[in-house]
Amino acid sequence: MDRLLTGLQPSGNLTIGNYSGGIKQVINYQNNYETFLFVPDMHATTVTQDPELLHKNIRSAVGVYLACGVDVTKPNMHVYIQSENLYHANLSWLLECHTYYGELSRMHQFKEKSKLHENFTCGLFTYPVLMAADILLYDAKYVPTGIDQKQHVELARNIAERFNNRYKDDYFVVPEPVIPSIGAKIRDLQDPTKKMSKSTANPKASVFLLDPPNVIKKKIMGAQTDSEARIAFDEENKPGVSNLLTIYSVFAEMPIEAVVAKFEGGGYGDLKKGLVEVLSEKLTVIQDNYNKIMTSGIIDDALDAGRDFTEKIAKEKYETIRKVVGYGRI
Ligand code: AQP
Repeated sequence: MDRLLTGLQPSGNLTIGNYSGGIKQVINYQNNYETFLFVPDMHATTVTQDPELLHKNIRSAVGVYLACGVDVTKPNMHVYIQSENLYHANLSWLLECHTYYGELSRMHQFKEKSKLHENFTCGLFTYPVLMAADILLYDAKYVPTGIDQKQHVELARNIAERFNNRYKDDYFVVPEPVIPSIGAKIRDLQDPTKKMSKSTANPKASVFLLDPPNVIKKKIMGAQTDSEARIAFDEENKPGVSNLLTIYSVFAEMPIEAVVAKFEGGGYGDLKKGLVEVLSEKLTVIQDNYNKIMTSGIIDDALDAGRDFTEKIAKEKYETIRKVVGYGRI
């Protein structure tokens, strides 16, 4: 079985955007690949985190993965926490020494996020190399992701190819991003030129997977649209309306054309009400599952098994790679 790998930073509560770009794809592919789904807690600390809250968000993220349908009873599903496996950081350093400053300076996410902080950390700059290590440690061939992380997977490809060429063997599998055709960039509800994010400053901008129906209703009914009063899918000229259609398509599992046909000729209010219904129904099921999962022992059992399994693979890979570059004794 080929390997597929992805992770979602526990830097806040997971959003419907994280579901669309990350979790939904894992669920769709989990029967076909050996799946590595991790909690990148080290990535979350590229910006300041409250330690207590970070612990809570890590557990909650795993609860959400499982509540959405990630099946940890499958022998090919491995769920684990990044920081519990020391080889991620070790390989990251080694790969940093094979990555150029100029490459990291070109990363869009770094350019955007560094603007938000007067004093940003070195971790924010080198984060994509840690992400490359996360992927390359496990020889993952496929990396499901939203559009925002595509550039980082491309960097991981470049690092893998450079390493293989420099040391003249196929030491790393060169990974490929897997981007959904619909829902690769769910947009901010208040500013649809931006993507929806979990760490947004505006509480009305993002729908979180654990939002109760009354909150979902308020956020969707207050979402920005336009003054045209015409339902059409046109991401460039009608980003707000197209975003609502996209979210509907992702959660109702309907092609975008069918969603447009369903609401065409009606007002934006009808589309918003329809979306509130679909989202509330889907998220209520996830939340019921989540509440049961959080009080069971399943999370720790899954994480212990995931840690033990992935650590063996990571150790073997790291031991090979460190010798290739000349670290330690012969
Ligand atoms: N708006 C989005 N639409 C579609 N996919 C998205 N993803 C994130 N936002 C959207 C995808 O979710 C996965 C996990 O992302 P992440 O949590 O590791 O980091 P991120 O991309 O930085 O996500 P956020 O929500 O914006 O987090 P913060 O606010 O902490 O920066 C990835 O596959 C990502 O593409």
